[in-house]
Amino acid sequence: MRLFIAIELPDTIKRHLEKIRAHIPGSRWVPMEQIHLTLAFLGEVDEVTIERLTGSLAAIQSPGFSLRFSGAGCFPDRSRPRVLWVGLEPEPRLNRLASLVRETVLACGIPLEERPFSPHITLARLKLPVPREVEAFLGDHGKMCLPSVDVRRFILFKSLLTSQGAVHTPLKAFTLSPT
Ligand code: 3AM
Repeated sequence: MRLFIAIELPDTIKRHLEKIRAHIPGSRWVPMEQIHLTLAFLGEVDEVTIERLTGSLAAIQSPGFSLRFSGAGCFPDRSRPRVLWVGLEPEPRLNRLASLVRETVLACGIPLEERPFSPHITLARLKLPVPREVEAFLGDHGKMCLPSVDVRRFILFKSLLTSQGAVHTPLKAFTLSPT
C-alpha cells in the first residue's frame, strides 16, 4: 500500500484555501478534500510492516499544538516554482512531532527522503515554463489571515493512484497528548 502520514485541516480552512485558487495556466490544484499537512511520505509499504508501523506510531508521545498559517510560497524557489503552498509559523512541537514520526518510520525499516522537514500545505503543482500569473498569486497571498487550528491528532493515510489522480483514505488516527 502507498502510504503517507499527515495532519488533517478543518473544512473551514480547506474552503478558504479553495477560494483563493487562481487561474494559472498548467496548474493542477489539490482537490479541496485532499488538502493536508504532510509529515512524511512513505511510499509502498507491505502489510506486515504496516502492522508494526501502526503499533509504533501509537506509542508516540507528543503534545498537541496550534498551527498558525503564514502566507503563500513556492518550491523550489520563485525563479522556477513547481509547487505552490501555504506556509506555517514556526512551531517547535510540530517539528518535534515530524521528527518522532520520521524516526518511527525509519525504525520500522521504511526508507524516507533525506530532505529536511519543511512544513507546508501544498495548494497546486505547476508546469514549466513559469506562467506569469504565479508572481501575482504569490504577491496577493504572501500574507494570509486564517484562524489558527488546534492539532490533536495525526493520521496514517493510504494514497491510491488512479487515472483520475490520487485517492486518499485515512487508515488510522493517532492522538496527541493534551497541551
Ligand atoms: O504535502 P506534499 O505535497 O508535500 O507530494 C505528495 C504530498 O506531499 C508527496 O506525499 C504527500 C502526500 O501525497 N509525495 C507523493 N509522491 C511522492 C514521492 N514519490 C511524494 N513525496 C516524495 N516522493
